[in-house]
Amino acid sequence: MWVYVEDLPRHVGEKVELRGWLANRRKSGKLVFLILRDGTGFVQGVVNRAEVDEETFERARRLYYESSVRVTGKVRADSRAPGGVELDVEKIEVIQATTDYPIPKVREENIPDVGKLLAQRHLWIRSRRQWAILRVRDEVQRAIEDFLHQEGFLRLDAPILTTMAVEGTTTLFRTDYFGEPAYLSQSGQLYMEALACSHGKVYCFGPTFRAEKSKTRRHLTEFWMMEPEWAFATLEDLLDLIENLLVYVVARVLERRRRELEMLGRDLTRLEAVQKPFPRITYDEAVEILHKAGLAFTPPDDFGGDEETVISQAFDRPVMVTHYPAEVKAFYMKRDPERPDRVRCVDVLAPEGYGEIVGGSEREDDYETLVQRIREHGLPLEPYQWYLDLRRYGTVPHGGFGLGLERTVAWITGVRHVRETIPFPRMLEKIYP
Ligand code: NSS
Repeated sequence: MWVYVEDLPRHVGEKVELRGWLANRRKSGKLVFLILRDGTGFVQGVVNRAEVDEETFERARRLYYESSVRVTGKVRADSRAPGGVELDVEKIEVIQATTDYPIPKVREENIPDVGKLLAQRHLWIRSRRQWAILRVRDEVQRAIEDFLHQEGFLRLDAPILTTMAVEGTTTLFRTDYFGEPAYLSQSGQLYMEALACSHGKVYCFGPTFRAEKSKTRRHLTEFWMMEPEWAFATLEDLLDLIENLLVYVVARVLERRRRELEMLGRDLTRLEAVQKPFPRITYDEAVEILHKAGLAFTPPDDFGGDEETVISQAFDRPVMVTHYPAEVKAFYMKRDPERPDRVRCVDVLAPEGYGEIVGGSEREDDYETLVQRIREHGLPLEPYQWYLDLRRYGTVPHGGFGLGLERTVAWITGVRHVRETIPFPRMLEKIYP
């Protein structure tokens, strides 16, 4: 009977067939230990010379890692084994025997040239560490969807091919649309604003694109963003939603992907600290933190990676920074009536130096003001006509935010660079495989 590794504990004492790959192998006299993986987990198969025929033992001795196999054996409970079970191997059927493998069998943390690993990404994803990270990614994505549906949001996705900039013109990827210029979407937000006037609470979750020239551990050129938009929501409503969302997501990962976090060596106490309430500070208060830390920072600049690192390290949980100077933020953000040089926005900085994972705001909902903002930002009015219609016909106060999936997964897994948190990363000058 074909059984998956994750289900083995329910089959102790039974004879089962595993289908998978040889992740590793050790030999010790009359025993060969085969570490098998099948996508759901890893298990050790023990081949005992005294228990199998000569041919099976020789096959096990010679089997090279990443060979594909069907292995039959009896499940034995073993409290020392990671999953609580081992397999006493009886039969090995080789689907394909490999004889070499492009990634050396050493701890990948010890491979100094990450460029080499990235060029082998299609194989690298089979490693334990990458397997664990991507399983957390799946859980984060699912937890987000479950939470938002519980909160009454509908998932309605935005187009990828668009004609306008959302987050500035400098990072647009241009393409040709039947002879007309078009761009890959930087954000689904503007379409979500339209949908919020139809469904009230909506979100999209898809790939977004930025021609980022920056080579940092936080930047991809293609990344996934989850963007809720909420009619009649204020900045305070958004802050509460973000807080509840992040607490829920972290708790779900701790519950369902604890083993993967442990495999990654993640300090779980840091994640357990992610509880309500999150600190809420203004841009000005964040600047004070920077100055106290001795950084030379002059407002009204935007925070870069270094500043975000210092601010986020001042707290043990995500910190929500609001009221940035209008000049460093996007055209659609609503000014604060009490301080018109500030916008009613929020950046959420993850702790432990991970920096910004969420950016959001109330949206300018007045027609004339929005036209003026588009002009001030040097953007052409033409492509925004449909967007301006939302302010012509039944405009309402509203707001939303975007959560970057890869940065969120990097923080939760404790992985330094976002390139490991997406199956096939796209970065400056990197598009293979
Ligand atoms: O540019 S953002 O701050 N905001 C928006 O795009 C809004 N239009 C979202 C909205 O309100 N609906 O990006 C949001 C998040 C940001 O906090 C990061 O977590 C992530 O998207 N992000 C990125 N992740 C990886 N690589 C790059 N280049 C990147 N840019 C933003």
